[in-house]
Amino acid sequence: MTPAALRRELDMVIVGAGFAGLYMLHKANELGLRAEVIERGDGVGGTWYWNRYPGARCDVPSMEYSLGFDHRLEQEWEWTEKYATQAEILAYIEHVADRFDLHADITLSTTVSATRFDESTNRWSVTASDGVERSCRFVVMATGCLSAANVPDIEGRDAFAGRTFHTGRWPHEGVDFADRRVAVIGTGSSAVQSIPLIAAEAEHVTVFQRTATWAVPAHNEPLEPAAVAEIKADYAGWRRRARDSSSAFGGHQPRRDVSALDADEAELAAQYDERWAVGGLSFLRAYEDLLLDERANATAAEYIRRKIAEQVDDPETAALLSPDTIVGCKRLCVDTGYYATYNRPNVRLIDVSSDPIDRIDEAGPVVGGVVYEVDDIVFATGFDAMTGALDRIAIEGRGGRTLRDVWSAGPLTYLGLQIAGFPNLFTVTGPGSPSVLTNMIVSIEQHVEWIAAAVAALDDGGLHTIEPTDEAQTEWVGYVNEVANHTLFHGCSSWYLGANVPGKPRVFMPLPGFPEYRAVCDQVVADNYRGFVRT
Ligand code: FAD
Ligand code: N01
Repeated sequence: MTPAALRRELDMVIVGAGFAGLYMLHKANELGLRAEVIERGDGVGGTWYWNRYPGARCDVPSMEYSLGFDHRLEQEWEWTEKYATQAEILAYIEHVADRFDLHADITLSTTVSATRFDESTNRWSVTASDGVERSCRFVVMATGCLSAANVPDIEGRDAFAGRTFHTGRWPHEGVDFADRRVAVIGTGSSAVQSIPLIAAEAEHVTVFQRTATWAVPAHNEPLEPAAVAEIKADYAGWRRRARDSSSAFGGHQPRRDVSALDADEAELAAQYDERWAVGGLSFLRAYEDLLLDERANATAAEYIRRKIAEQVDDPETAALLSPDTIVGCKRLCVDTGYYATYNRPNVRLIDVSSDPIDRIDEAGPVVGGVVYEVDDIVFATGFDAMTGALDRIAIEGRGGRTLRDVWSAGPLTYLGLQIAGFPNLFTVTGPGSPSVLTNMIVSIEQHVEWIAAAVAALDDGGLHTIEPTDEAQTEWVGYVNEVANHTLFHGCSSWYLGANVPGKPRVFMPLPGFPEYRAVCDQVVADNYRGFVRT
């Protein structure tokens, strides 16, 4: 029998204290629920607590990469740069936790290892590293889509004599790279942001590139007070335009409903020049078919390759840095000095596309029999995305079925919010929702508000459980695949497809198109929770 001090009866357990967990707690408090957030980290912030590598910033403009649910919050907070630093975003999240008085219901430094549904009581039990057995009606997995670090299992990894780091688990005290020879493995967004700063400090940097990445300039800059005032004068309008745009931001620079295939060379160059000069992810909105038609996409690819050649002095390095893949098929990177860094005498690029890193020995990575001697290795190797954090928890639903088994061939959800057989368990920005294809704060708010409304509706109706039917879930998964099949997202080995983690099933996990998705979620509710069983 567990002693009383180690038992806790709650309405809702929320796993994770990033944007999603904190906003869910706030909504639960508004509903008068007894809710508790459990977070592995020693502080709140999620992504912005863990990813403290040099250069870490958002790539959605700060004024939009922020919570929109509270008018006073968005008016009082002052972002200082177009793209906020990790430190500034973390300070913002801490401010949110203070402002909405959330700390009392957050348990830090505690990992949830298991949760199990008891069909006789309709309650979940939650097992966590603090030894407290929590029992609750609802579990909300706010565990993050990019929170489970992926450190490749390269032979000999642990034999390395120097220091190793993963960008997503960066030491809080920072890392001094002065006089060090550093290997960076990976060339995704984290690498693109960190390599220029590491190279400016270290004696030498060797970058190991398996797939060249596409990057557009950030053109980061301080925010002008007048521009901020203009947005704040119509913040509601900005938020609305963001919600109405397919990736939930940049409504002021919407996608042009024009095909790249109808534009001649001069028009293409002018349009891409204009987007390049502004910088940022809206480059891909220059034409409506850039992610739908390979020939349209090739026009953007050709343009960026030209830009890479202009920035990188050595033609061989420029060629190596020039991808031959579809632009945007993997998440587009946003660059501040990335390409120019390869002009530094202390930076070398090693192509490991056909000849992979064989192993890591005491002195450093070994490729094709050559040992690259380094003092430090930075794994900028990304995450077991979207399902990784959930897979690390033993989740047991009806009939003792585990989520790991149910998802063994790829994630199955209804609306990315719930899973058949797992009543009252919700996922925030789960697979099958727009999630990582959007400004995630907008997606998080939409999910949290949907979940809060679903819980309130249960209570108002004197009901106990909500879960999707198998039929609704199967139909939804089919729909998500169908939508994705109309895009170019299948054309590369991205983490959207789980392709970065050996053995992970290859299934395109997010759903393109935020406004359409949001409309479906609203309609499901209007149809009295169509596709769900409520008891
Ligand atoms: P997270 O912030 O990942 O929080 C999840 C939390 O759950 C973590 O703190 C984790 O420790 C905790 N957790 C997980 N499992 C357990 C467990 N078993 N027990 C206890 N705690 C657990 N998105 C954008 O839209 N725009 C951007 O510009 C952008 N920039 C990014 C930059 C980086 C470097 C990264 C890695 C991601 C970026 N993202 C961006 C995506 C980002 O993850 C989301 O925007 C958002 O911060 C996710 O919030 P969240 O609360 O859903 O998850
Ligand atoms: O991770 P990634 P990330 N040997 O998976 C390589 C968000 N984010 O942390 O492409 C050699 O993109 C791998 O190679 P390949 C954003 O959503 C945003 O950079 O698989 N290389 C790839 O180059 C982003 O998409 C920002 O062939 C290996 C790299 O490691 C997501 O988080 C900043 C390897 C991993 O790239 C993840 O980004 C940071 C191996 N064994 C993150 N294994 C912003 O700018 C992996 N790689 C806002």
